[in-house]
Amino acid sequence: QEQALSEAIRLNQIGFYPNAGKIAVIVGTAQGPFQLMTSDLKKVVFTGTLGQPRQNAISGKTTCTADFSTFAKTGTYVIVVPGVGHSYPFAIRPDVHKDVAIGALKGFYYQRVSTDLPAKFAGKWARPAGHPDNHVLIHPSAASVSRPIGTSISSPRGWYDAGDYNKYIVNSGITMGTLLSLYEDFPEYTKSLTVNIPESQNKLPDLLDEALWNLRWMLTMQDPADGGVYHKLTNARFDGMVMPDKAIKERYVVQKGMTATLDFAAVMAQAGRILKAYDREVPGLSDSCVSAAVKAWGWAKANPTLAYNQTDMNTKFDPDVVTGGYEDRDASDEWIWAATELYVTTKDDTYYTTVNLFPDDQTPLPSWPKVRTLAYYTLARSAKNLTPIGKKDLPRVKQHLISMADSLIQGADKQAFQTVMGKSARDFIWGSSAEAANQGIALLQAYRLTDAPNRTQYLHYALANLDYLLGRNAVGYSFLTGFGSKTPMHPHHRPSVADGILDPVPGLLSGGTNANAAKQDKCEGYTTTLADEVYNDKDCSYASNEIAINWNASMVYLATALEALQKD
Ligand code: 9MR
Repeated sequence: QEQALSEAIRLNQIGFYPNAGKIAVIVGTAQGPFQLMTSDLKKVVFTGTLGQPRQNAISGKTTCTADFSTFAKTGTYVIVVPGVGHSYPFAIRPDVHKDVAIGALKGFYYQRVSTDLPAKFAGKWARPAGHPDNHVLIHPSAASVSRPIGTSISSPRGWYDAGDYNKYIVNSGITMGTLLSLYEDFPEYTKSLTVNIPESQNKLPDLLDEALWNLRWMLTMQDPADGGVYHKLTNARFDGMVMPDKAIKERYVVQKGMTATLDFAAVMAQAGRILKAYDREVPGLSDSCVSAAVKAWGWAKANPTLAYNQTDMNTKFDPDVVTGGYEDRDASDEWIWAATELYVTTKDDTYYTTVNLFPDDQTPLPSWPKVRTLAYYTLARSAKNLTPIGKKDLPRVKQHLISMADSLIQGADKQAFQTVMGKSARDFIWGSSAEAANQGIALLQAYRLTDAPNRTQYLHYALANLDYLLGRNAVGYSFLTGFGSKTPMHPHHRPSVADGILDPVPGLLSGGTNANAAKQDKCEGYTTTLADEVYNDKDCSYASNEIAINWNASMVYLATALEALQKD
């Protein structure tokens, strides 16, 4: 019988590892048998029975699963459900997510500021340099004795934050922390990845080369006179939908802030210890990073109340700056993260003891305003290199990571798509794709604790969240541009809109489903209010379809770590 493509069959559109879980979720009331067929639809290679219908707790819709985990033969296949149709094609093979891992890392290359992207590396997305950022004005809010109003600084490089062209230290914080942690957690595997960037031939791993593009920018954001770090480098207002080289409005650095300075300290401390091993390739950079971190810490101690408040800033200074706020009044978690990274790098107990690292039993899922748990990840991974004071707390750190992982997996088997992502409607926030990826990372951090009782489950559900991101979800999109059969075609991403090329820049993670998106961006075309289905593949939908470096970093971590763990 003829089968047509059906979007009701949701699965990872890239594929599956031979020896791991493999499921598709069918939206609707189908029952009975299903088949796994070769992608030419000529041969049935496996037959199974659809699982019991279950109800999606968020939308109320009926779904069932097709489980073909036991089938392990390498190839390219489709799932066929009689009366429903066939799925998109997918592969079963080792290394199946390697291209995704490399592609998402390459996404950062496309976000580079102040440099041409030649066709050799950027293919059809080649473009001239934008934003030299060598004449950036000191916004009146940032003026100091050494840098008075009317002066400028040079602050080139970095990555564009997202679909806009500004550069924000707070969001660079978690982005860099996530990428550098990937390197520290899986050094051998990440060294083996070649991304085809201009630095691919040098002795540094491509992951670090890419991170250095942003690290060098971050270093310029510190005022050498006092150690404080500017919150962001930005236009006064967002650019239109033009290419980077056509966006030539004046740029400013705005006032120094507590969260920016502490995030900066954490990143510089972590980078400093990693780069020690590359002193020959990047002479002195490791030391510069550590001194920058120490200086930033000093500023934070001297100015503990300076939270960035954009509205407040705009009442006092001109011009008004109305670009991304990244405001966060609670810096207690940034203190914990900075203290921990400085402690682990310098082995100076004072950092550890100045801050209460365990204010309560919570282990918040990391996101740009919540970085406490990054400190626990770092303590766990550095277990062997801690001074006695840190060693003493290790059981406590492990307890945090395990209880977070246990609560994540709890009930995931009852969720309609059998993922941790989407157990609660609260997961569907602005940038929900990063929630999914960060849940996956949290599970992998706990998986790395070899004595954790449920660790095989952690790995299973981390992979399931990658399945979510690549298509097993309530909207049926693979959220990474260019990877999968149904992917975002119109992300809110200025170069993708303005370049006149049909395909968006690849390797960028769409923010994804966001229950409140319609209210937030007022883009037309939202078709539902069901929390897990509010997604709009239009470039005006910045609340559901923008891309951002912090989201991409989590995607890079999850895909790369799962690939690395396949080698075990
Ligand atoms: O990722 C940010 C999200 O958590 C906030 O809810 C949202 C609204 O404040 O802003 C997001 O960050 C945006 C930033 O402010 C500017 N560049 C684009 C970012 C992604 O949308």
